[in-house]
Amino acid sequence: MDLKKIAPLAGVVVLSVSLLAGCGGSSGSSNAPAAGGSGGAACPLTNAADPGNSEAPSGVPTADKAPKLTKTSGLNVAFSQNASNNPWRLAETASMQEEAAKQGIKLTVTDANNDQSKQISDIKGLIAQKPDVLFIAPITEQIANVVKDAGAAGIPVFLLDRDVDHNVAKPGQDFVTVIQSDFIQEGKRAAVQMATATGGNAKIIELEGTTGASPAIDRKKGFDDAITQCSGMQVVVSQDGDFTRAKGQSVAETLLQSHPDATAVYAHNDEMALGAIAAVKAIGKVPGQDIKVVSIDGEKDGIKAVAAGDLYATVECSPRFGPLAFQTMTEYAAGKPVPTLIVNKDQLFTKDNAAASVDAAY
Ligand code: GYE
Repeated sequence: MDLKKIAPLAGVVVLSVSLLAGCGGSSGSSNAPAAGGSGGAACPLTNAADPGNSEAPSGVPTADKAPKLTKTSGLNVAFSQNASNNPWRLAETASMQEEAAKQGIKLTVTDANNDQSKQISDIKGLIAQKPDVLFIAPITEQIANVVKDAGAAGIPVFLLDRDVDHNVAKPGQDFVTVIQSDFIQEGKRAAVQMATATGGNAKIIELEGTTGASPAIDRKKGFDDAITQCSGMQVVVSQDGDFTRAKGQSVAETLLQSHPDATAVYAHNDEMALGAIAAVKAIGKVPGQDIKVVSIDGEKDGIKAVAAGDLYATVECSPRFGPLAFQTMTEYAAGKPVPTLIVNKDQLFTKDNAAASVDAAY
């Protein structure tokens, strides 16, 4: 959320430069159907170069008004994880635990079981224990009040991977910073892959992440905005699949039946994409041929599905937060300026690098 406010044009500039490079000199009339061509509407995203990461946000303020961290040894750190129901979450928790162990820091982890009210009560319980630092992976943007409560209790809070509502909890004040990927950019990168997979003609079923979660909001925005450049690409239906394989599968089953003309699925994460792939197979269609699937994350099963041709591409969103999270905490404790938004860099997995990337994946 924050990134687009701070650097509203950065991603757009990167995208349009790549598109110009990749679209063989097509004019600005990208919404117009191709004149007389049999390939359908002109789509500047088709075969465009991957836009890659957005430029580092500029002008990000530093966290000056958040609670200070003066203790530098014997730290007692807590981490409120929102769920442990997919490989991404497990990899994030493991990364935090490994780094804490490496640094000899005590880390208490709570698991909200993908339940917003449980996460709020988890965080209230942690506040009562007065940890020196609190890392939170918020389930949705709506848990901002309890984030603010933690700040008001004098605990430096670092948000990981998802953001909260800044109208309620202010970065650099109620919490120190949020470390995350640029989810709008991920959506744009996915749109380029989808346009290339479908030749710019697609009736798309969109499987959204958990309603109110910042990656669900931004991945939708980035993708939906990008495909407005392509009159042949439409999202015919978009529904919450809660970032899980089981929900992704059941929602895809329903939507494939109610939209038999659908030719593609854009899933906000690999787990839902894998559920959708199972749903496509269950109705006797062939993923990768009849229905093109594109998603985000880069978990092991997702990369394997790319190598197998079931998934066209997955845009990486790394869950390995441990090293950067603890490094940021250490810098904050040392009184160094910490920006209120820290953006991860991610790669892209396609059929060209999938097989070689499986082993290193989580
Ligand atoms: O893509 C998904 C996870 O918040 C960036 O949440 C994270 C997302 C990730 O459950 O798989």
